[in-house]
Amino acid sequence: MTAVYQQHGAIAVITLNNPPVNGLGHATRSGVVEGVNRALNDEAIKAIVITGGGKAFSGGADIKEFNSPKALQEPSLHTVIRVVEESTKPVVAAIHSVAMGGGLELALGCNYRVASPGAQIALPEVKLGILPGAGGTQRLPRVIGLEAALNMIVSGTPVLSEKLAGTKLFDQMIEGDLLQGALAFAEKVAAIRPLPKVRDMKIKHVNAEGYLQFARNTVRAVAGPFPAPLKCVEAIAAAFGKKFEDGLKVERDLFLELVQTTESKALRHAFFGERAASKILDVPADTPQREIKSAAVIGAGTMGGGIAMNFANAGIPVKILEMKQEALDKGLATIRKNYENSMKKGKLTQEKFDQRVGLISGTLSYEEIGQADIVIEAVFEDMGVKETVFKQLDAVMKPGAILASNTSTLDVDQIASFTKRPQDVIGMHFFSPANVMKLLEIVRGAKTGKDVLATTLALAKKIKKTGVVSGVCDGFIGNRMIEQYIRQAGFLLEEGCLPEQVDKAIEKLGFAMGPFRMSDLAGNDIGWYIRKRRYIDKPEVTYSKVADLLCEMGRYGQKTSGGWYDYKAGDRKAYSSAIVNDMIVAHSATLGIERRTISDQEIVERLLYSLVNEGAHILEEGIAMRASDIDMVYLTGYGFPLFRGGPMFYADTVGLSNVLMAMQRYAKGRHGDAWKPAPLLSKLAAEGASFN
Ligand code: 3H9
Repeated sequence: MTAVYQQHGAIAVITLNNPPVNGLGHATRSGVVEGVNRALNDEAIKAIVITGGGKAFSGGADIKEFNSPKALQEPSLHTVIRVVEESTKPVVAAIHSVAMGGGLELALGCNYRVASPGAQIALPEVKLGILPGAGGTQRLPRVIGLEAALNMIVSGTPVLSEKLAGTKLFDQMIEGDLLQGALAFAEKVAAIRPLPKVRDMKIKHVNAEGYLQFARNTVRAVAGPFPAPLKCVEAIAAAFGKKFEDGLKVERDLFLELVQTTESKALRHAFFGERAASKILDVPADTPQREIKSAAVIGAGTMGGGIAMNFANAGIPVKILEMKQEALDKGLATIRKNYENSMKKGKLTQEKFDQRVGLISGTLSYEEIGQADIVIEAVFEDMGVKETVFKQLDAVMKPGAILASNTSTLDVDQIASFTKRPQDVIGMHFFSPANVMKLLEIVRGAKTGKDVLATTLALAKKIKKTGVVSGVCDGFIGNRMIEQYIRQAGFLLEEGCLPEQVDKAIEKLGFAMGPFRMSDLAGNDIGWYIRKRRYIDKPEVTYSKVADLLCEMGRYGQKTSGGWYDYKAGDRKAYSSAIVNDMIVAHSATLGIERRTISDQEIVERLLYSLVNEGAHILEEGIAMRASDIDMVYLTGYGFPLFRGGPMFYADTVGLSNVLMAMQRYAKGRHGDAWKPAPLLSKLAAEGASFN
C-alpha cells in the first residue's frame, strides 16, 4: 500500500508514499480511497488531511502506467477524486514542494487546500502531449480565474505557491511545520457545513467567449505540430456554459484522444529517455564522486569559449588556456560579447553578467591550470595535437583531476594512453554552440574510472546538459550515425536531387535544417578534412565525391558566402546556386548516371533509415546502452523533431518490418552495400518487436 494512514486526535492523515515523487499509480490511488473510507467509518474522526511524504505532495499521475492496463484499473484517478469530493467529512490537502498534474487535481477535489511557500504548482500535462485529465481544466479556472488557468494549463509552467496565495486555490499559507499547520486548520473547519466544493464555484469573466477565441488564435499560431495545446483550450472552454459533469466528459474524451497520439508518446519517451540516460548499469547511484569546484579549458576558440561559459553559468570558476596572447584576448572578448548580447536581450542582469564574466579568466601557462578539478581540451581535431596537449596535462594536473577531451571523432582510449592516468581520462563532446546546445556526449574509455563517469554525469546535470554516455568508436553515437545520413544525401544528389529538394523534404518532416543547409552552417571544409583523414584507410567505403568538388571550388558555406547555396552579406537565407546545381548535374554525367525524379518519400526514407540502421549497429555493439540514449542524442544535438521522438522511436512507429522492407528495396539500387541490415534490426523486425 503506498499511502500511510495515521490518526492525530480527531484528524486522519493520509500520507502519499510512493517515492520519488508520489506518482499516483494504482497502489497509491487505492491507498487514498481506503484511507478516506476508513476515516469515514471511524466516528472518532472529524476531518481528513491528505499530504505527501518525502520530496513532493505529488508529481501527478504515474506516467509509467500510461498505455498500460494499470492506468485504467479502478480506482482510477477520477474515482479517487470523486471519493474525496463526496466525503461527508472535510478533506484538507496539505501541499509542499511539488503539486503537479494529477496531484494538483486531487488537491482541487479536496474541500480545502493549505500550502507551504515555495511549492511548485503546475498542470504540466501539455509538456507530455496530453491535457489535465482528472478535472484540472474544469476546476482550476474556478479557483484562479480563466486567464491565469489558461496560461498555466497551456504552458505547463510551474508557479510558486506564494504567488497564488491570494486566490481561492489556497485557503491558508503555512509557514513552518506544514503538518501541524494543516492539523490546526482541519480542527478549525471540522464542523463547518455545507462542505465547500470547487465544482460548485462559478467562473467569472467579462468576455469569456471573446477571450477564448483570442486564446484559440494565439495558441494555434504557436503550437506547431503538437495537438495538445489547442485541445487544452477546448477543454477549458467546456468549463463555460456546460454543466460541470458535461465539462468533465469533454475533458476526458480529449484526454483519451491525446494520450494515444504519437506526439504524446514521443514526448513521454523523451521525458523518460532524458532521465534514463543518466543511469549506467555498472555505475550505481551511490558511486563516489569527485568534487568539481574549479575547471580549466584548453583552447579559446568558439568551442573552448562556449564550454567555459557553461561552467561560469553554473557558478564554477574556469580558466582558459591559449598559446598566444592575441588568441586568448580574442576568445575572452567573444565570451564577453556573448554575455553582453544576452544582457541586451534582457536575458541576463548586470549582476549576473558581472558574476559570470568574473568567473572566467585566461592564462598562457599550463602551470596555472594545474590545480583545476577538471580540464577540458578543445583544441584542433588531430591526434598529434591531442598527444602534445595530454602529455602536458599529465605533467601539470594535480592528482585526481579529471582530464577530458572534447574530441568529436577520435579514439579516447588512444588519447588516454598519452597519460599515465587513463582512469582519469574521459570524452566530453559538446555541440556547437556549446553554451546553447543541450547535448553532451560523454565518452567512456576502456579504462575510465567509474567515479570519473559518475562525476561527469552529475556535472552534465549541473551545467544543464543532457548527458548521454557513448562507448569509444569512430564518431561516437551522433557523428557515426550522421555520416551515413550525409552519405545518402550525397548519393541522392548524384542520382537526381538538388540540395533544396533534399533539405525541403526532411524539413517538411520537422527537422530544423536539412543536411545541406546544416553543412553550410557548420562549414563544408570540416567534413572535407574528416573525409580525407577517415577514408584514406577505408577504400571499401563508397561515398559521393560531390561534396569534395564543392570544397575544391572554395565553397565552404556561409562563412565564404557560398556553399551548397549562395548567401548574401548580412543575410543567412540560402539561395539556390546555379553554379553548384550545374556542377552536380555535370558530376552525374561524369559518373554516367541518368538523373531521375526522386520522390520526397524516398529522400526521407533513405536519410532516416540510414540513421536507424547505424543506430542498430551501435546498440548491438554496446556503444549506446539503450535505444532511448540514441534518441536523446538526436533530439538534443541534431535537430531531430521532438514530436517524432528520435530516430529509433521513429522507426518503431513506422514498424521495423516496414523499415527493413524499404531497406531491401534500396539495397537493389546503387551502393546497395550501404543497406546491409544490422543483425539486431533484422532480428527485431522478424520478432515483430521494437527498439524501445
Ligand atoms: C497527469 O498527471 C495526468 C492527469 O492529469 C490525468 C490522469 C488521468 N510519474 O525529474 P526528476 C520520476 S500526467 C512517474 O529527475 P526532479 C522520474 O521519472 C503527469 N514518475 O526529479 C524520475 O525517476 P527515476 C503530470 C515520475 O526533482 C524521478 O521521478 N506530471 C513522475 O528534478 C525524479 O524525477 C508531470 O508531468 C510521474 N508523474 O523533478 C510531472 N514524475 O529517478 C513530471 C517524475 O527513476 N515530473 N517521475 O529516473 C516533473 O516535472 C519532475 O519530475 C518533478 C521532480 C518536478 C516532479
